[in-house]
Amino acid sequence: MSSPHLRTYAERALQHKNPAAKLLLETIERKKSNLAVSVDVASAKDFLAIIDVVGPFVCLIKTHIDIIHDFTPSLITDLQALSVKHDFVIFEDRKFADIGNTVALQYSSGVHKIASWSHITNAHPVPGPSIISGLSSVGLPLGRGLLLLAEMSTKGSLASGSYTEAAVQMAREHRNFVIGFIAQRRMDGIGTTPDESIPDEDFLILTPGVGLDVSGDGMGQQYRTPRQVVLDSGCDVIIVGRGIYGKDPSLVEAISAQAQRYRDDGWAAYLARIKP
Ligand code: 5BU
Repeated sequence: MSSPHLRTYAERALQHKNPAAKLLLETIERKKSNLAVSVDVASAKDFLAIIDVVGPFVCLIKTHIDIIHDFTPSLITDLQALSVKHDFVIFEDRKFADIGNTVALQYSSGVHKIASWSHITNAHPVPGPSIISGLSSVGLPLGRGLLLLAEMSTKGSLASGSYTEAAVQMAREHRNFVIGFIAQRRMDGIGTTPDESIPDEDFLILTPGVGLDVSGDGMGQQYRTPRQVVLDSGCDVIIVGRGIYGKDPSLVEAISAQAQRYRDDGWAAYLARIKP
């Protein structure tokens, strides 16, 4: 079988057994969008307003729920209603990084109860495989999926080389729950296990650090274009934050136009990639 990035999202959706991975691939295909918007704003009102504007153009909304200063449980009800209205998947970018017992509690409990509403979450591989066991004890029965942080978009990131390889190896050993990676390129063929021994391996690659107008943010973030990310590097989903909503969440028309622009670029890059 050909490398996953040369197949259509629809074909890949049929192969995936994890419900969250399946849902994401089906949503991408249905909406013809591989755009995820990262809604990193501090007020609940702005958060919901941006999501309502970009909702029609995205396959996924990425949250940092702990940024919201006026969080109440009703925000989750509102987020879920928007997810149904606009047909998008939810990904809480929690970046868990502790021992299995602690991450299981952080994932299931506390103020945010992430596992109860977020289809996908992510974790640093730094503690070793026990972080996956801890999170899967909560998320697997709920049909959730996990992404491992194999690489980061920041200048000087330590997640590279043998660390990235070890992340891929950990994922291969937990394929029912680990659906892919946060990374800057495809991870197929990386690590010690030869590709051929896992013929149906298909990890989703979700990629932050995407921008069309600037190359950085002055705080270590590095941006590449949707074309570089999807066509040249073979990634599956582009994650865009400030490139879409800038500094002013009230500029509804500008936000809508930017979301369409990134959606169109991401999709054009995908079509160019799968073209025979
Ligand atoms: P930006 O506004 O497009 O720069 O936002 C990028 C988002 O992606 C932001 O929420 C980060 O926390 C997140 N991110 C990232 O930028 N780079 C990474 O390597 C990882 C996450 Br992992």
